[in-house]
Parts: sequence; structure tokens; C-alpha cells
Amino acid sequence: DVALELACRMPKAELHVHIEGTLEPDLAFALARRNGITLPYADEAALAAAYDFDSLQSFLDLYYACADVLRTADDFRDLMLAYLERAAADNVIHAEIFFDPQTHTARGITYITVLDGLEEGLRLGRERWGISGRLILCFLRHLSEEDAFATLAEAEPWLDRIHGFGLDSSEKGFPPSKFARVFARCRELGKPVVAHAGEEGPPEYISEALDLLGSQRIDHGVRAVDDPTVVARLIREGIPLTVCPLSNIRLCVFPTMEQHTLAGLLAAGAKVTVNSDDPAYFGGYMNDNIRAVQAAFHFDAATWQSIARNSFEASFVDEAQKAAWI
Ligand code: ES4
Ligand code: ZN
Repeated sequence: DVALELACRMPKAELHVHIEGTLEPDLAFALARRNGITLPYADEAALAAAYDFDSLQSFLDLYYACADVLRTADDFRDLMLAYLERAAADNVIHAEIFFDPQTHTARGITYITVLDGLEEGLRLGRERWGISGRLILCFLRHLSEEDAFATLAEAEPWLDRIHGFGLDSSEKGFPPSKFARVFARCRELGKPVVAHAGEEGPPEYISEALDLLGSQRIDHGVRAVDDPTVVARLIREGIPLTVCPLSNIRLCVFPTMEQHTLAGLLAAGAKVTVNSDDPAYFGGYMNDNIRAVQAAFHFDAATWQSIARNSFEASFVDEAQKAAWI
């Protein structure tokens, strides 16, 4: 498949990846040993066997539990390096990477430990593989807006070290409207903001993310199809969707890849990008996602080229950098 080979070889940006979701079982056990922690799984195979999810929440329970092995700045550096090496091997040349400070500060790990470690990983990754990376601080939507404000206060002394803000975790029952005030503050600080919406939740959450949070991209957005007016708006306004195909299959958002809405959205003119979300948990990195999409939809080379172009256009780098990449 010539189009598939081209899609895998093409330089591209990854705009939707959670660094905590890149923790592979072998690194989880190595960090557990290094930190004197016992994981509630006998070995790597037993942990990997637990990756049998029926919803977003069933995944998040395991994802937050595994994050407990991350204790020191070195741990966060090694996690970042392992991800960047895999991403660079798939010809990802730029990544905008989510991190969840509340998952760590709630366990007594300081914000600066997390930030120092991730940043050192980014620096070494750029040196070794020429890949550029930016950090997007995500607030956990199952926690209160007050908790998000406290996290923002912790981040403010080092604001120049993060590129933007996002919203993730359990979606149903936690509408974007709950975070309108904290996102207003994030925008006042001059940073781009994004939000997960329309993954499991309804299209109204996509509208709220745009209208009440000022979200410049929609993370997932694949349930937009339940409201044609929302689809029409996404297309009219050119709002990028950071779609994560393998994630949506593993979390049972769609029963099969053939039933995934990304092909329809793309054909209708939506600015779709392909991303890995939590690659350690969902069966693969960027090119694994591309292969799974291609097996279902058999896109031509021009379609893959437009998806790669979308990834650069939707990124938060300056216009000169975009022009150099496109
Ligand atoms: C996530 Cl797949 C997904 N959805 C929402 N929040 C998340 N955090 C990590 N992965
Ligand atoms: Zn996500």
C-alpha cells in the first residue's frame, strides 16, 4: 500500500498524547523497582492483560493507579524520553504533550518535580532525535474548579515553561461549563487552550468547550456527528479535531474502526488529525494508528497528506515554523 507507506514516512505533528499514557509495562515495572514500590500485578504480562477496557472510566482507573510509580524528576525524564524515541521513529517531528499535574501533586509529588523531569526529557529528545515538544497542562475535570485554580496557582511561577492548557479525565457528567472561570484566567495569561469534548460525551459539550472555554482545538470531537449543526460549525470555523482512532476502539466509543466517524468527518471537510492519546494502553503509537485507520478506510496518498498538513496547521507553533513544515 503506497499511500500507507507514504503516511508512515511523512513528517507530522502529534497533538493529542498524554505523557502518563505512554507508560509501557516494562518501564512501569522498572520504575516500581527503582522506587521500591510493589505494583498490584505479578509481572508485565499480567499488567498488560488488565488492558481490557469497556469505557473511558475503566481505563482511567488503571491509568491513575499506574502513575503511582512516577516519583522523581528522573522518572518523568525517562518517561518523556521513551515516548519521544517512539514518536521520532514514526516521523513525528513535533509533539504537543499533555500532562496531568493533579495526578501527581495529589500524591505529594511537587509540580516542579514533574515539570523539571518532563522538560529535561524534552531537551534530551530534541538533542538526540531532533523532535520538538511542548507541554500542555491539563486540568482533571472530575475534580473541582477550585482544585484547578490551585493547580494554576502552582504553575504560575513557571508559566513560560508550558505552552497551553487542556481539560481531560472522565467526561460524562463533567461538562466544560464547570471550568469556564479557570479557562478565562488561562486565556488572560495569553496561552492557547484546548479541551477533550465529544469523546463519550454529547455534542453539547463540544459547543460548550468552544463557547465557554475558548477551546482552539477539540480533543476527540468524534461524537459531533450526533448533532449535524455542531458538525457544520466545526467545518465552517475550521476547528481542528485531534482524533485518536485506536483509543476510541479500545474504549468502545465505536465497535469497529469501520464504524469510526473520522472518515465521514474528514470527507465532509472537518480538520481531522490522527493521534495516539495513551499509546501504551491502546495498542500503539502514531503509525500504529495510521495503519489501523488505513486497514479500515484505504485512504489515498492525498488524504494522508492533508491529514499531516492539518497536524501542522492545528499546532501551536508560530506561523513561520508552520510554513517551514508545510
Ligand atoms: C484520556 Cl482517552 C482520555 N480521555 C480523557 N482523559 C484522558 N486522560 C488520559 N487519557
Ligand atoms: Zn486524551
